[in-house]
Amino acid sequence: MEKIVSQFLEQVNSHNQNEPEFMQAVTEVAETVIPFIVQHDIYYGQNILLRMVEPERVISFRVAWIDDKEEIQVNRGYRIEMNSAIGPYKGGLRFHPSVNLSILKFLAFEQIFKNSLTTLPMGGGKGGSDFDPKGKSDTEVMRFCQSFMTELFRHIGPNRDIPAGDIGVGSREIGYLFGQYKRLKNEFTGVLTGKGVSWGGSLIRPEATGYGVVYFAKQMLLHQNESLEGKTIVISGSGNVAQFAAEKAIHLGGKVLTLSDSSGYIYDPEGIDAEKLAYVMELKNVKRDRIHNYVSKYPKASFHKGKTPWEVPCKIALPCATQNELHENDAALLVKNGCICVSEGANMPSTPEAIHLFTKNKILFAPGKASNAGGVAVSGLEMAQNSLRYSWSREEVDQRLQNIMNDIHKSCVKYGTEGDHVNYVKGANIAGFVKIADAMLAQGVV
Ligand code: NDP
Ligand code: 2IT
Repeated sequence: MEKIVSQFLEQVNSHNQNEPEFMQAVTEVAETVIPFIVQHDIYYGQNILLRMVEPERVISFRVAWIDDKEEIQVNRGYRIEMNSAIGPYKGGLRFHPSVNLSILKFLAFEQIFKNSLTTLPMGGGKGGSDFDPKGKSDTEVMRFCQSFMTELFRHIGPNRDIPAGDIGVGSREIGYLFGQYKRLKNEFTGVLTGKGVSWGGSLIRPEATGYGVVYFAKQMLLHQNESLEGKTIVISGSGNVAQFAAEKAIHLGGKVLTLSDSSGYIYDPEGIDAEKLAYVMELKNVKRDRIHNYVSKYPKASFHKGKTPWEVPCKIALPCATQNELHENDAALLVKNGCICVSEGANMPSTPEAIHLFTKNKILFAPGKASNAGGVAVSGLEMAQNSLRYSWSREEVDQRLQNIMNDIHKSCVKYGTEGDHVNYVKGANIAGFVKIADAMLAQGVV
């Protein structure tokens, strides 16, 4: 089996050199899915995984724009249309200076499985730019978004490809992108998700990823007769996902000790409560400031410059910042300090070595493609509401989100149970794979 997997990976690597993040994502899937394929005659010999790692289409384009000093800036824009077997391409846009083909391809690849797990009819895609929104004025961000959409609009559409937010793309950017799309097409359609509620957005979409991460952790704990109540929780990041993971964790009785950004983490030994979290939201979303300022407002907390929060003893860890932010030594520290559950809010935040350590120590570990699927799930619900020209209440969307997260948990248990333990990585990969593979087989060699 190891030989079949390594031959497959060598073949993929030879076509995708210098794409380490993409290969990391493919390797994790290949290691769990190939043994399943080999045992199932309908999938074996069809080269399904080989077809899935090849994007259906990769679009790369120039984004020129004029900054506030009237200097011309040039960035690179991308859209990876990875797989449309079960629905139109769906996935976020990331604006961050680190964005490159490898990162977007890993995200688009994971997105296929994640979207399949939601049970909603969405294929997989991802896009973005190496544009850095940090330190840019509102008008610079608007000009960039308008230029970006001036090329992207011809490739997307409500039945073709529906982008949304990711790192560096929140409600402000979605607004500017939507405005430009509408102007170019002269059409008011649900071409993007994460829209404002007054112009076609869904209630609970901003909260959905973070809430979903905690709902998934709750299900994993419940499966072991455990609960979140009274548990200490360490969270990385302080953006969209981290904020609402913290909100739901507090709501369910957890004690949130940390938040972070790329400069370091804050540790509040008394716990971040709802009032303190409201201050963080104002700091990050309105003032667009740094997390270390938390300490000026709440002096009992401390700021740990250049460090990640995994050194803080906790029962539950929620990595909600970025890929490969939790390494083997961090995992070892978490295990040593008594952590029992890791639910990934970010995409691929734990390195393969860290995951191996979690699995070896039977930590409840949920890979992002399962535990952070709540965001794209509510994007799918936003698309449904747009098609119906109707909007559902907060309670209705939240209930649907909880049902979807519970069903994803059940799928992982179905395909990932190994003796008395659930391997959520294996469960998520196989459950996600089956639906896409069946659709690809039905649609012939395309
Ligand atoms: P935001 O832009 O709102 O926040 C990102 C947070 O992560 C910030 O605190 C940022 O700090 C930190 N961060 C980003 N890059 C790095 C880095 N290289 N090192 C350390 N910290 C970093 O993004 P989101 O909260 O939306 O996204 C966070 C993660 O969740 C990403 O992995 C994303 O792919 C994933 N995700 C997002 C979904 C969504 O709906 N938004 C859905 C599913 C997954 P700083 O300000 O210093 O850069
Ligand atoms: O990684 C993700 O799932 C997202 N950034 C959300 C994608 C979406 O289309 O809502």
